[in-house]
This record gives sequence, C-alpha cells and structure tokens, in this order.
Amino acid sequence: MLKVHHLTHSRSQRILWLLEELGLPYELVIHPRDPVTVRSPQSLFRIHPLGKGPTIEHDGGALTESGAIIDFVTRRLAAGRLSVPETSPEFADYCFWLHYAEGSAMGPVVFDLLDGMTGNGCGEALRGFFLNEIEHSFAYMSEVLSGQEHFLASGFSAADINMTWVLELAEPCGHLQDRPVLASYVRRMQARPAYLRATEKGGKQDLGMFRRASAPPLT
Ligand SMILES: N[C@@H](CCC(=O)N[C@@H](CS)C(=O)NCC(=O)O)C(=O)O
Repeated sequence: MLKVHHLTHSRSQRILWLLEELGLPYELVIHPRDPVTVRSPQSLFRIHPLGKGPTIEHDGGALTESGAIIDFVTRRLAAGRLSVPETSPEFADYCFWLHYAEGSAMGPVVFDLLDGMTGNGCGEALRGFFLNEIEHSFAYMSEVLSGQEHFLASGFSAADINMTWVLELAEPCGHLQDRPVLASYVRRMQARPAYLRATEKGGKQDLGMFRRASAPPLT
C-alpha cells in the first residue's frame, strides 16, 4: 500500500489532501519537525536521502517532491483523476499551474519568510528582488482567480492542491492581506471536506511560527 511520510506543518499536507480527494487508501507516517531547528527529523532522511516532506513510498521505492508525487499518484494510481489528459485544451494550463507552484511561485515566498525569521537577514538587494517577484506573481494569480473559482476554468484539479500551499505559506507574511481574491480562494480550498479530513489525520497546520507582527491572522 502507498505510504505517505508527512512532516508536520508542511507541504506534505498536500499529498494527504490529494489522497483524500481521490479516496485512495494510504498508510500515514507522521514525522514531527525537530523542536529546536524546526527542520526535518532524522527519521525522514532514513526514507529518502533528501529528508523532505512530502515523501511517499510505493512499490519498494521512495519518491519526493510535491509535483512529482502529484503526477505519480494521479496518473499511476488514479487513472488520471484530478489531472488533465494530454488531449484536453486545458492540458497546458494544468501543466503550468501544477509546476508553477514550486518552480517559480514558492521561491520568493520562502525567501521572504526566511528574511522575517532572520531579522531582515536577506539584505536590501535580495529583498527588492523577491518582493517584486511576489508582487507580479500574486497579481497574476489574483487576475486569473477574479474570473474563475479555480486555477483551471473547468474546475478543481490537483493543480489547486499544489498552488494552495503557496498561498497558505504566504499568508503569515501578510501577502493575502490586501488580496481579497486570493484570501477567499484559500478559504474555499480549506473548506473542502477532503482538505478537512487531511488536516484531521495529519494534524491541523500551524504556520504561526512564520507570522509577522504586521500580519494578523485573516478573519
Ligand atoms: N519543492 C519541494 C520542497 C520540499 C521541502 O522543502 N519541504 C519542506 C517542508 S514544507 C521540508 O522538508 N522542510 C524541512 C527541511 O528542509 O528540513 C516540494 O514541493 O516537495
């Protein structure tokens, strides 16, 4: 059976959510973050040399990287459900959003988060770069989601699962505060029954460790 290695309060919540949406059986192994460093515990490095959440085990092998796992699960284990077939006019959009999440959108958010955690340790030049990237990227997402409920015009897909975590991580840094379209999208995704089942099983996500004083939780 598919085994999911879940690092607490992390991107691996995506995979639990995906599997709950698909209704596939899985064995869950929870790896609490190291209480001092907040990083992966040694137990995750015993599953895969990169020691990252998410990691899955299937057919005797270990696979890490959210987008790769989503592709593997939807194609190999779910007959393409929640993905888009190559013949569909939406295939390009699906590929874009599935990969944009970690390929481009997430990096600047992580830099901003680290900047906050290190008391502006990134310096002005780098900060100027990543804040500009966030501005463009989030403006584009807002524009797309102003006209439709999900990243694909046809409705919910696994690309929403990869994209939602980018926005969830950006929230404690204040990037959803003046972006109501993105904030309401995240709330819609978080209200999905499968999302709620995933957080019940993997533990409610607490990203408060990343919160800025200038970014009170959204109400
Ligand atoms: N691009 C990778 C990123 C994996 C990643 O950095 N995961 C974080 C969790 S959010 C992690 O494992 N952090 C703990 C650490 O690096 O020690 C993916 O999407 O899977």
